[in-house]
Amino acid sequence: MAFSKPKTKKLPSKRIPKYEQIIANDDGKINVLILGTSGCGKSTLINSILEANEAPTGVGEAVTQEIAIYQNDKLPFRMIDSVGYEYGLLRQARIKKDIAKFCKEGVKSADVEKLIHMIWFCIDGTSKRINQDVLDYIKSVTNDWKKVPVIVVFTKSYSRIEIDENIEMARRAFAKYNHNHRRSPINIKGILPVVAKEYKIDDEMTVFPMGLDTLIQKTIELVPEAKQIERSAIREIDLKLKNSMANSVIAAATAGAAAVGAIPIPVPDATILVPIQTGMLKRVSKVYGIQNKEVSNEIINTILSVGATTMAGRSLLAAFKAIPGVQIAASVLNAAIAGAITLAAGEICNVLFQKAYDNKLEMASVDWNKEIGRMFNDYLPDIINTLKKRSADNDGKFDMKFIGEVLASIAKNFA
Ligand SMILES: Nc1nc2c(ncn2[C@@H]2O[C@H](COP(=O)(O)OP(=O)(O)OP(=O)(O)O)[C@@H](O)[C@H]2O)c(=O)[nH]1
Ligand SMILES: [Mg+2]
Repeated sequence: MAFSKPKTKKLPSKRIPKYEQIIANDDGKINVLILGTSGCGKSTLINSILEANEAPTGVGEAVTQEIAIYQNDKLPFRMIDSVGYEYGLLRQARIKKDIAKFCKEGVKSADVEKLIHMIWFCIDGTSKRINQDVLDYIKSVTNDWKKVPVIVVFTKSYSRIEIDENIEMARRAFAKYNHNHRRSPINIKGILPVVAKEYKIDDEMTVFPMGLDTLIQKTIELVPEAKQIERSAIREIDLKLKNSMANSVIAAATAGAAAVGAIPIPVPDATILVPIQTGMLKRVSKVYGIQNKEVSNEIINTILSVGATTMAGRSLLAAFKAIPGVQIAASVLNAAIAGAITLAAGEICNVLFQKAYDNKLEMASVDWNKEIGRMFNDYLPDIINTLKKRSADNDGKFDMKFIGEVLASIAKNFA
């Protein structure tokens, strides 16, 4: 593919990404998310640590019904009480979704109280069970918060004899889990037994609270590590959120371009797509806070006016015609080309803008013609191959609905 000579302009370079702003908002405290099955004693533990009766506790039905944050002036950490994990797939799915949403929200709204720095994973010390399913729960809710330090807390550790058995059981369960999930193991930092409030066995025997100071001390010890992990986690979540926002903009524009392409016009008339693509690229640049008109105009002009899309259209046309055994109507072909080009143009900008946002790329030094040429060459073959492969899986059927679905799925899955 040939492109016209690049124009260079002085562009503003350094920007402060949102994740840096969130990190700068740091108030010194870390947040501990408390997970565990219903009734294992999460809220009771919080009250004992706070030395106050703030979190509702009880027997019978699940007590805590929504995520709540607890803190006081003395503690260098906040505690986030969660809804107990229970049997029932639907309920479990809702609980997981709510916590995952809470974690993302912290980054979205730059709320330092909603970031997750550490987990206390509570297990009822009298239950003698650790289900591997429950361990998946830790991973699933902190998917975005990789390497978060986890302290396993055996609540209701009333029996001295059972404490050692429980610790051994937890060691084995987590070792097995981590062996089976070597690529993303749970970052276990300790297994601690506690009794949160006194427990009367009978008139003569009472088990007194224990283990709370050790838990507090261990948590404070882990603050520096938790803070370090926080940086990369916040950055990752921020970029992921931005990427998914950009991809929905691109998916919508791709569908719009495919619809326009389906109208019989000479193939491929790039100019008819310009309004859709310009709108898309402006919206993508906005996602990354690149609001400077000159920046986005230069990129958009380069992509749209150097003939890259027309060139790409021609090569796509040839590629589609060469798909063996596939009979494609002209309107469908146009739609596929219009959609594929728009998708490629959107993703090129998504990648470049994201790098610029992350300060991994100096906007001013980018040779847009070269980058865009390279990326069109890299992206379009992938898009064509996916369309080819999927059409083979689809018995060679190649219609508008099919194209729309394939392009939308490519757009959504761009990482
Ligand atoms: N005596 C005594 N009772 C405890 C202890 N830990 C938990 N319990 C009791 O166990 C029951 C459940 O405790 P909660 O703190 O409500 O449990 P939870 O994990 O918050 O439960 P959900 O909110 O339903 O998820 C309550 O009746 C508590 O009093 C403890 O250390 N000592
Ligand atoms: Mg509770």
